[in-house]
Formats: sequence, C-alpha cells, structure tokens
Amino acid sequence: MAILNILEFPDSRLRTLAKPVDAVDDGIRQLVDDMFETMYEAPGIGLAATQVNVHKRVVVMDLSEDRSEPRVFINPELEPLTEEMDQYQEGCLSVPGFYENVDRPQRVKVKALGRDGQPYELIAEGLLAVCIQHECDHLNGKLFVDYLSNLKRDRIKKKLEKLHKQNA
Ligand code: QAP
Ligand code: CO
Repeated sequence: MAILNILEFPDSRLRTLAKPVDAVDDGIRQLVDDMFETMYEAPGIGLAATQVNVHKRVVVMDLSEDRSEPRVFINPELEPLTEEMDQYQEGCLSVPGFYENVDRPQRVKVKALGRDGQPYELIAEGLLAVCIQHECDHLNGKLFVDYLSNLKRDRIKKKLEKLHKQNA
C-alpha cells in the first residue's frame, strides 16, 4: 500500500480524459488499494484516479463515518433518472479549503465493475448521487469549480496558486 500524491487545481493534468480499464487485474487492484489509503489518510469521502495522476476510469468512495463501506467503481457509467436537481455544498481533495454549492440531477443509475471485476448496477440518491457524479466528472477532466461563475473560479485559482508558490 502507498499514499499517492494528489494533484491540485489548477494543475492541467486534472483535465486529462481517463481511459477505460480493459481488465481488472492485480495492477488495478493495487491502484484501488492505494487510492483507498490515500483517500482515508487525506481524509476524504471520494477519490478518482485522475486526482492521483493515473488516467484510468477508477473511483473509490466511502461515505460512512467509520470507513466501513468502501465502494469501488471501475468504468462507471451514469444515467440521470430525473430532471430534478439537488444542490449540495461540494468540496474536493484537489481544491482543498474551498466549498461551494453545485446543482446536479437528484437520482442517477450507475453501472460499474467492482474490485472483483464483476459488473453491478445501483440507483444513487442523496450524497451517493452527488459523490458519484462529482467523481465521474474527474474521469472526464471536469472539476466542481467548473460549475461556478468565472469570478468565483478565478478567485479560487489565484488563492491556490499563491499557496502553491509559498509551498514550493
Ligand atoms: C467529493 O470530496 C465530494 O477541501 C469528495 O481541505 C465532496 O472527499 C462529493 C476534502 C462533497 C460530494 C460532496 C476537501 C478534504 C475532501 C477539502 C472530498 C479539504 C480536505 C473532499
Ligand atoms: Co473531487
């Protein structure tokens, strides 16, 4: 197991389109395990491979208080089930320290492969629906700040760039 480096906005590598996984092999399972360790250590509730600079369609998530419900989504596919939108104040390990409201479809159908490579489906609502949509966006090079006004996004970008310079 290893803790991986998390890319931060506005790093252009976060804009990479991730490639489908063609076989859930030991290498993918290693990546999944390292992503869980990285997410739990952060700590966070969801992490996409894009955020650790691995451009494969892999997402890990655990929405429980006690880290007892690890979820794996390989090659996830989303289908919105309603035109109703819900607003949630989102954050992101790649945009540390910033939280803003984002509107997304309230219910989505999710198809994915698990850690064992077996396909499964579920219907997501509430925080699970928010989180899987947020993480699938990462696989497509999209960030929650892209839903904000240019002014808000630019402010966040400038603040993070300043912090990155200070830390360099
Ligand atoms: C994505 O986000 C998400 O700013 C997962 O300083 C967030 O795990 C989906 C985190 C909200 C749905 C709702 C953020 C940790 C973690 C920070 C995270 C920070 C430290 C974010
Ligand atoms: Co994120």
